[in-house]
Amino acid sequence: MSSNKPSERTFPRTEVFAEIDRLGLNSNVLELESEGYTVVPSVLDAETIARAQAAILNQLERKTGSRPDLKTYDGPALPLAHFLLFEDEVFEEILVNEVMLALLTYLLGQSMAISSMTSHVKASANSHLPLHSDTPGLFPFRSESIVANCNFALDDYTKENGCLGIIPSTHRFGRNPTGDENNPHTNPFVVPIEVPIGSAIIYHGNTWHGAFKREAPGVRLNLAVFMARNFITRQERIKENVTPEMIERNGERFARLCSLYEFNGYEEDGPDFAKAAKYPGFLIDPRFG
Ligand SMILES: O=C(O)CCC(=O)C(=O)O
Ligand SMILES: [Fe+2]
Repeated sequence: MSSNKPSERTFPRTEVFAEIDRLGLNSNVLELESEGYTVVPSVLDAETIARAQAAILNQLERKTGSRPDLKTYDGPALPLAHFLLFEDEVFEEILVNEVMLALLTYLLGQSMAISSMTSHVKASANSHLPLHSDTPGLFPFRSESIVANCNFALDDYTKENGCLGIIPSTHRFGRNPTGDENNPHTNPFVVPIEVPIGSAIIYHGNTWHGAFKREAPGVRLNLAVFMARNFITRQERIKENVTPEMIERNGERFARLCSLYEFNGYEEDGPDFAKAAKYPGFLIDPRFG
C-alpha cells in the first residue's frame, strides 16, 4: 500500500528528501520517477487563485486594451502573460510554496533557479499547444531533469476547457515528439490532466506535454513556474530586476531561486567564492549539476 504519511525512518535523509518526507510527498516522488509527472491538489487557496487571476488579467488588459471576462470571453486569441514575478506580490508568495519547491528541488537539486513565470492564456480562438518537452533544443537529453515545470491550474482543468495533456513516462524517451506525434488531439497516448482549480502539476523537463484546444467560451489561465539548473540559460532576466524589497520580504531561499548568489557572471569586483557557499549541498548533492 502506498502512503503519503512521513516515513518512520530514524537515520538521516538528504535535506531534499527529508523535506519530501516531512510534507508527505513520498508517493508523488514515485510518480515523478515512474510517470514523469505528478499532481498535488489544493496547493493554492481560493484567495491566492483570485489574486493571481486578477494580476494576469491586469497584464492582458495592458496588452490588448480590454479585460477579458474569464467565464464569457469569446473574442480573438489572447497572448501569453509573462515576467509575472514582477507583476504582483502574489507570485513571490507562490514562488516560495513549499510543496512546489520540495518536488522541483527533488528534480533539479539545490542549484535550481527560476527561469520564468508565465501564464498560457487560452480562449477558444487560441489553437492547441503541440506536445513537446521543455528540455532546451540544442541540449542533449539526459536522464535527470535539467529543467522542470510546475503548472498550476488557475481554472478547473478539463479537456473542454483546454487543459494540459501529458504522455506518461515519456521522460525516459530522451527525445522530442516528431511529426504527427505532437498533436494532443490525435495522439492516443495523451492523458488529459483533468484536475480542480488550485492543483499543481509538476513534471520532469523531458516529459512530453501540450494543451488541448479550448472548446468552451471564457478563458483558461494557468501559471507555469519554470525552473532550471543553474548552468542553463534562464528565460527571464530575474536576477537583474529583483529588488532588495523583494528579497527582504521573501528571504534567502527566494534570493537563491532568483540567481542572486550565482557565482558566474562577475564583473570588476571579481569572483566571490562566498556566493557558492550559499548553495546547500554544493559539494555533496549528486543532483547539483
Ligand atoms: O498550456 C499549458 O498548460 C502548458 C504550457 C507549457 O507547455 C509549459 O508551461 O511548458
Ligand atoms: Fe512546455
